[in-house]
This record gives sequence, C-alpha cells and structure tokens, in this order.
Amino acid sequence: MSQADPIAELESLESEGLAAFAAARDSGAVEAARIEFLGQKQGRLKSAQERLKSLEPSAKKAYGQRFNAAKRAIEEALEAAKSRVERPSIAADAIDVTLPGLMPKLGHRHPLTQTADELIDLFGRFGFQVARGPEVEDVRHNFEALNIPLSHPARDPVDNFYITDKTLLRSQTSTVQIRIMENQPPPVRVIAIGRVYRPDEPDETHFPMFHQIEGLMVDKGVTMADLKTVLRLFASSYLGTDVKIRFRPSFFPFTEPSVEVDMLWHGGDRWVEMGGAGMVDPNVFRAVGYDPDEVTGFAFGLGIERLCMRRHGIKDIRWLTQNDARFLGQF
Ligand code: FA5
Repeated sequence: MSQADPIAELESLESEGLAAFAAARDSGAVEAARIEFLGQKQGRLKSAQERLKSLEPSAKKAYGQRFNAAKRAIEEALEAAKSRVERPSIAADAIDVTLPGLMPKLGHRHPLTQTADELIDLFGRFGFQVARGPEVEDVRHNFEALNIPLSHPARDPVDNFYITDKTLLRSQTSTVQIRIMENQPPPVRVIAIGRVYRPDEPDETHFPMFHQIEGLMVDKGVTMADLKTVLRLFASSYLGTDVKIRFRPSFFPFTEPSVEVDMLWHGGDRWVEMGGAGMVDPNVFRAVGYDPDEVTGFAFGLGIERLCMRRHGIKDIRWLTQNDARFLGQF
C-alpha cells in the first residue's frame, strides 16, 4: 500500500476504526474512539473527507463512494460498541423477573436419623414408648445394676472410654433399662435409642461411636416367644416380609437365657448379626427393686448402623460419618 493511494488509506482507516470500537471495554473508551474517528473538528474521517477536494476530478467519484462506505461501517461499529458496554450496567440494576430462579439446596435428615425416627414410629405402633438416658454414665448403670461385677472383663479400661473411675461414655443402651425400672413400677414397654461408645478399631462394620436401639418389656408372664414375635414383626416391618430371623444361644450378664439375633434377607447369602437379646436376669430385677417372682421380661439391643446399612445397601459404616454431601444426598 503506497502512501499516495487514497483508497488504500481509506481502507486502513476503516479497519483501524472497527478495531478501536471492537476493543473498547467501557463507555469512556467508546467515547475516545468516537472522537478519534468521528469527531466533528479533528476526527480522522473528517480529514479524509477534506482530502476529496485535493483529488483529480477523475478520482473523486471512487473516493467519495469508498469514503461513504467507511463512514457507515465506523458509525455502525460505534452503535454496536455503545450497546455492548451499556448492557451490563442495565443488567446489574434491573431484576429480570422472567429468569428461572435459583433453587436453594434443601438439606434433609441424616440416614441414621431417618432410621431412628422410623424405628420409633414402628415400635410405637407395637405399643413401645420412647425413653432416653445420658451418654455419660456411671458404672452403676453401665455395669453393676446390669449384673456385670467389678471383676468382669467387660469393665476393662481398654474396652471402654472411662472419664473418671466412676463415669464413662456408655458402652451400650442397656443402661437405659436400669434408669427406667428404677423410676417406674412394672409393666414396662419402652425402647431407647442413642449413641454408644467403644474403643473398637474402625472397619466396614465397626466404628467407635455408634447407635443402638434398646427394647425392654416387663410384665407378668412375658416369655421368649413374645421376644421372638416382637423382633420378627419388627424385622418384617422395617426390612420386608422376606426377612428371616434366627436366635443363636449367647451370653450377656443381664439376660438369661441370652441370644444373638441374626437376620437373613431375600437374596442375601449370609446371616447378619443385628444385636443381642434375652430374658431379663433376676439379678437385674433385684438391683432395681422389681420382684423376679412377680414379673418377667425380655430385652434386646440392636445396632442402628447395621440396620440402616442393610436397608440401604451401604457397604461401609464409616461413610455414615464422613459427611460427604454426594453420599448423604442419596437418602
Ligand atoms: C450389646 O451391646 C447388648 N447390650 C445387647 C443386649 C441388649 C443384649 C439387651 C441383651 C439384652 P453387643 O455388644 O453384641 O450387645 O452389641 C449389639 C449390637 O451393636 C451388635 O450386634 C452390632 O449390631 C452393634 N455394634 C457393636 N459394636 C459396634 C461397633 N463398634 N460399630 C457398630 N455397631 C456395633
């Protein structure tokens, strides 16, 4: 392009003008470009227009047409740049009521809380009331009154979270059995749900803090058959009619006889231990002032995590306490 070629100069003026408006990011820059290219006194288009007068008559027509095209293009670029830089400030001030709203993320109850609430509801329908007890317990309620003497290995400090010699984080909800019977005469029909603590090594099915549901029924003539009926009703209501339950002989100091409660699901390949149960030991009745010749009773204690995991197909108990929203959001 030679300096002397007026058409070529118009072309580069046009492309510089378009580039200047395209690069303008705010109204100040748009205005500066407007003055540079379209200014009435010193604008570059104005000077290009002046040049027309000095051209040979034969060149005037072509130059004039090219000039008009360049001017139009630059004016359009000005309009486009104006509306582009103005748009954000309009959007910032105005509320567009036609835009779809942002849905707030709703929280919901933790799967363990859901399980606990469902158990309370279920046993409520069988006539069981809800009781609570403290998580920091004394050795009387956690051991002594439950027929666990001082020499018993269950009291070992390596198996419990002691706070002082006489207090500890309760290791089982059976403590609540004692608290209830101390405070009310028979008949009793209660469940207690809550946290319990044991220094167990965490793995897929064990965690040092977990939850149990305790059941206690005391009345004249309560038998092992009542225990099995209640647990079977519970299992089929909570987990489905195709659940089988099985009692295995076991030992707990506070029940005699004692059993381990296993459950087997349709499609499952093995029995899963859900908890312990049995007939309340006469020594426990004596410790709370009940007459073992007058009343009998059954008690059971099941792991709530195990029930919740079974119900939802959760493979690892540790997921329940990791607070990963992607996991919790599924329930
Ligand atoms: C007891 O705790 C007895 N108190 C149950 C009982 C109550 C027996 C009333 C008789 C009468 P056990 O230690 O087996 O029993 O625990 C009961 C259930 O708690 C277990 O079957 C299991 O489901 C659950 N459990 C035990 N330890 C853990 C743990 N570390 N993590 C998660 N669940 C556990």
